Amino acid sequence: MSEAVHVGSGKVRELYALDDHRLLLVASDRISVFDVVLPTEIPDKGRVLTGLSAFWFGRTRELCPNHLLRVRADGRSLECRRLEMLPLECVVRGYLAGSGWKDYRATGAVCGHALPQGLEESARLPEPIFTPATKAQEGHDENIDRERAAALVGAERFAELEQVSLELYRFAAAYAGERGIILADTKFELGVDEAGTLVLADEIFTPDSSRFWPADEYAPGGPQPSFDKQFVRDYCESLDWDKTYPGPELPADVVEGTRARYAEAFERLTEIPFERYLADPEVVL
Ligand code: PZK
Repeated sequence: MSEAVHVGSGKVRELYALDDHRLLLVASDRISVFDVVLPTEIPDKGRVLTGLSAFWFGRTRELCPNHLLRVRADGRSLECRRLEMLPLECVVRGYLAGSGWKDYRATGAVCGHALPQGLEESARLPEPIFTPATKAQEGHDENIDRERAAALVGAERFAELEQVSLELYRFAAAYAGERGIILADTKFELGVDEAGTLVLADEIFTPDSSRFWPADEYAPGGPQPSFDKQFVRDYCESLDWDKTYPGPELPADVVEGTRARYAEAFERLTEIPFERYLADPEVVL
């Protein structure tokens, strides 16, 4: 008999070691808003994220090998190859949002990429840019320029990370765009296997690792509505909550509306009914 050993926690995920070579990534139904995990869960959120991530791993294998071994029947757990993780968050931005917008407004640049003057919040960038960040143990990752990033992983590995990250983003952004979802930006974590090959890890192109915007509501010049979390944000903004722990309980209509948005994102992107995924998670591969 083998036992899964808990080896890490994210805000809404857990990581277990299955043996020396395999990990189990388990996505919970917890949701965070304004960086606070709420006491109310969104049923099946973890299954949507796991299914989407597995779907994208299946479709990007030719662009970059990945850590996925199999999807478990529960639909929320991925068995993965255990890698030596690189100490860099690989972020690609196609639009100016979040810390990218903040840095641009302050300096006219993001991670050393000089950008045209006069861009507004949420503007589409002339070209997607690679904007690496350091992994913070607590709090927010810190954006760094390419020199600092190259110093962390080596110049050759840095060049490889930038190229594969941009390629993956371009592929998924085009795919999502055809289905009415703007992939504003995304974050990857990569590792290296025993052979020294770069391997895509963690989760990819989920609403937790990327900004998904509904294309039909895109209106640059301010922040964009979130495809998945907007009902939760709007509800939380209607309270006099100070956005510190503990967060509020969500009412049933906000839970149901949010659950429907997650399922809609899954179905628009994969073109697979979410019920089919629940019955047989391997349909996404
Ligand atoms: C790994 N994390 C992030 C922390 C989570 C996720 N394939 C891999 N090999 C070795 N390590 C990792 C991975 C992956 N993916 C990922 N930390 C280590 C993390 C906590 C909970 F769900």
